[in-house]
Amino acid sequence: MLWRCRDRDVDLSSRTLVMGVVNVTPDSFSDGGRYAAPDAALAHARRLRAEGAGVLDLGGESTRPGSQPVPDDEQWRRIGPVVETLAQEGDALISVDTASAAVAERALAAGAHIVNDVTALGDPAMAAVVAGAGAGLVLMHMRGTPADMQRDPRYTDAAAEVAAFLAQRFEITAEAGIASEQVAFDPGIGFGKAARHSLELLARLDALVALGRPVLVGVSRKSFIGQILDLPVDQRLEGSLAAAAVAVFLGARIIRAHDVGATVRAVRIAEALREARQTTHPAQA
Ligand code: HH2
Repeated sequence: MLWRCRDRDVDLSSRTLVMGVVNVTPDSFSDGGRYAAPDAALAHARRLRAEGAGVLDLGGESTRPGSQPVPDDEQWRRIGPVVETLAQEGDALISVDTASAAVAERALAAGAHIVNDVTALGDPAMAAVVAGAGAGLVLMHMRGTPADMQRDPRYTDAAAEVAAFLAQRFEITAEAGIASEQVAFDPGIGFGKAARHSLELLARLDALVALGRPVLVGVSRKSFIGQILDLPVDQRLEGSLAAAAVAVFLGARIIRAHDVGATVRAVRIAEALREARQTTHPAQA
């Protein structure tokens, strides 16, 4: 399985891609303010690369529950210097975590490879920007907006509804001239989901895997883990690793994580187990 991200074809057939989170923000839910200065963000990005991140996800806007949108110029003021420096260094695969077509366009012009859009083309100009650059695109499911998404979200069948939504967005990408090889899907863990919905989406990841494109999962430090273990955000590493490993076993090809080194080690075992099952029981894989 290949993921086309401009001039890079990322092979996801056996190795899981770990996407390291670089929040260049004052207010992200788990690490807000730690990497808000460009030098701190760059040092963090390089550290995540050294720990095994295959892609770096740079964001200048928190999407935590209750957050408000950040204007385009401010997003770019935060992430622009980091994108530009990493792109000049040349080796890292760079993703930009933005719902804004204007910010995505500037990042792609500076050398980014992927647009991680948590609104799945909520900005009507986004599809043309991605198509024009031939960029990788993450289509994520969210119910509502970050400001209101955790106010009593309801689903009849969360796995089926999320898969149907993403399949519908996938059709729009095709109409906009985005090749299917550019697209990855994400169930949007914690985005307009109660803990039980996040668990259902992970347990039934096969409904998304069946759509035939790489599935990205972001469980790192999220609140469903905190709720199950009754632990604050800085004590959710083991829970995050367990959930990431299960996601990979069930077919996720990209894991978005804050703790990259530990995540790489956990997913290596999960993908070896997935491979073993495929070899011994091909029908289940
Ligand atoms: N989760 C967050 C942000 N972006 N993108 C994708 N595709 N999938 C996710 O699960 C996802 C995401 C939330 O994590 P974080 O970036 O650490 O927090 P914040 O939004 O507060 O900056």
